Amino acid sequence: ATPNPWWANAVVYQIYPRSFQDTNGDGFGDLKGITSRLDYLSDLGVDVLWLSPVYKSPQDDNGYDISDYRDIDPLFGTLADMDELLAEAHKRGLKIVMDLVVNHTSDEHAWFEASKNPDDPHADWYWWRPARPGTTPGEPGAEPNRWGSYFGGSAWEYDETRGEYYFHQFSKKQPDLNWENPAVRRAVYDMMNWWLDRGVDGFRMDVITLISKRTDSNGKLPGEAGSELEDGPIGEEGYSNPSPFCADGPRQDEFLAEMRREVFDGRDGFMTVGEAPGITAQRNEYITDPANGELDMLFLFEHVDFDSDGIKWKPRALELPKLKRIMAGYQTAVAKAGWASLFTGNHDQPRVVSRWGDDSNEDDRVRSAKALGLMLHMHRGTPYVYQGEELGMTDAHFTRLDQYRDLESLNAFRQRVEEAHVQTAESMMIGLAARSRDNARTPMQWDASKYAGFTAPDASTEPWISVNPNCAEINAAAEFDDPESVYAFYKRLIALRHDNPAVSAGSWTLVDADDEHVYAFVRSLGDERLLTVVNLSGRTVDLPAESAALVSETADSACGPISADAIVIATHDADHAVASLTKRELAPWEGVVIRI
Ligand code: TEU
Ligand code: CA
Repeated sequence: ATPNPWWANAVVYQIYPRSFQDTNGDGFGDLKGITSRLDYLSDLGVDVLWLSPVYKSPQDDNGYDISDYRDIDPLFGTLADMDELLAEAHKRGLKIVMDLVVNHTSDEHAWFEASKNPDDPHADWYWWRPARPGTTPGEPGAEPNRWGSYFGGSAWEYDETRGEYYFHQFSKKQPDLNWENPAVRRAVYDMMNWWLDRGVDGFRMDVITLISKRTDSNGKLPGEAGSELEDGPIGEEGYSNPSPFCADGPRQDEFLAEMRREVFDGRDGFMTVGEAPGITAQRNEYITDPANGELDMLFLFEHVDFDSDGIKWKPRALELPKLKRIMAGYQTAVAKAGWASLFTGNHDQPRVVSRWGDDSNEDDRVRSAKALGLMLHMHRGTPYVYQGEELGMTDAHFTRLDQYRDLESLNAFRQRVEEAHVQTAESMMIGLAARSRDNARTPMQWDASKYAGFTAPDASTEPWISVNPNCAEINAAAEFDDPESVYAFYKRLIALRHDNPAVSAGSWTLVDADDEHVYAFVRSLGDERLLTVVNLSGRTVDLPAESAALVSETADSACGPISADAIVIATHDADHAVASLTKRELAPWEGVVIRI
């Protein structure tokens, strides 16, 4: 087999620039702030930094609405600041991956402004459609079909200038680009080459599996007058779902292969990861199989969608066997070809220690954060650490609607509680507290000062979103030199991946699949076999049967003692791990990797 590419043994750290480090006292993180923290990131041991968007943007969706792909928004700094960050990162052996948002632009992009004129060359760069026949343009019910936006309301917005509707899966300030148009694709590829030539090391591609839309033989979308395609059913909020016609569309592979040829062929040392709503584990294998020349890896979503009752605002407690089955599906699909990304957190997800761990007290928070980190990082694939995850940062635990900033959360509250009346305010506040994207967007907690060191204590303005008061206990300064901290543990996990090929390249086999508290699996490469057992519960549990049998293999009998030198890494200390495994049990939130 060809040796694994460099990113198969790498760890990526996601930075949400707006919340990472403010250096000019305006309450927003900025590029100079990232540059000022490169030594911290280098010390943690990560290899790649993925920056959420810092391009020019009206900030309607916090930068995922881009109005100029080739300039930096003044909120974050300048192109010179970006060049400085690239140079300083590369000096430390860190690579920089930018966020590529090309399923849609901002409605303030020059391309969209031009597109409003039907005679302009950009007229066909977006999805424009006339009002339904027999309706009054601009009036409710005149939309081309009943699709709803992920951020509330109709997915169609009427533009008076052009006298037609434009399609937007996300906010009305994020019109979808028309990838059917080769001029659009050309412009995207030129921009990507411009950034790579500037020294960027790759891209995380925002909802890249939504760019190819399903139309009928005449290019009509479902529900349009005369379309051969039927729109889906109307949901409880009064809209139909665009996803069946926009996820993993008919030209998905063609566009990704063309992008690879036009942008990446001939280059090396780069990395691409596609955000892939609507993609199954099997399709992941095809898209990430190097033989198909598309993307290096994808973010799949089944494992962060299953713990709810049909919608993220109705959260459910973790059912571990379900999570294990989903992760096993991911891992087995790419056992022979293709690759997996590994993540439990990002800027769209609640913080994993609050979601699947226990943040109700310090001991359980620290232990469950380590257990969840061990579980994820011992899988086969490229791990992603979301800013603050390495500190065990928690959800915001907001109690008032005015504490939220995210348009997805605020629009969902209005639409579900005040318009469609499908959830009570109380139930929605519980849903927001558990699943709002703002949970991951509170400022990075650097120290115990007033604004957690995110911005100066005497800053002229408050941070754009509240700092979590638990920054008093949870912050980088308190953890940096503490060998028992979550930070220290993540540092060891990252070092283990770099040092032990079985961790990055070894096969992965689930054991004790049905156990409800213990997540156990075997990694093996050559004669190295590692058993990972993690108690993802707050109670002491017996090792399940298969794990106990494997542990006994390392001992000289079914109940023989375990030797300390078989312990590779453990969330508690090695002696505690030896004592637990000798008793064939695990303490609450105890995780151990043992050589078997
Ligand atoms: O996210 C797309 C996406 O899948 C999420 O928005 C998800 O649908 C949502 O959080 C509901 O669970 C990408 C970016 O990561 C997100 O921040 C942007 O808001 C979105 O695309 C539009 O660019
Ligand atoms: Ca700033």
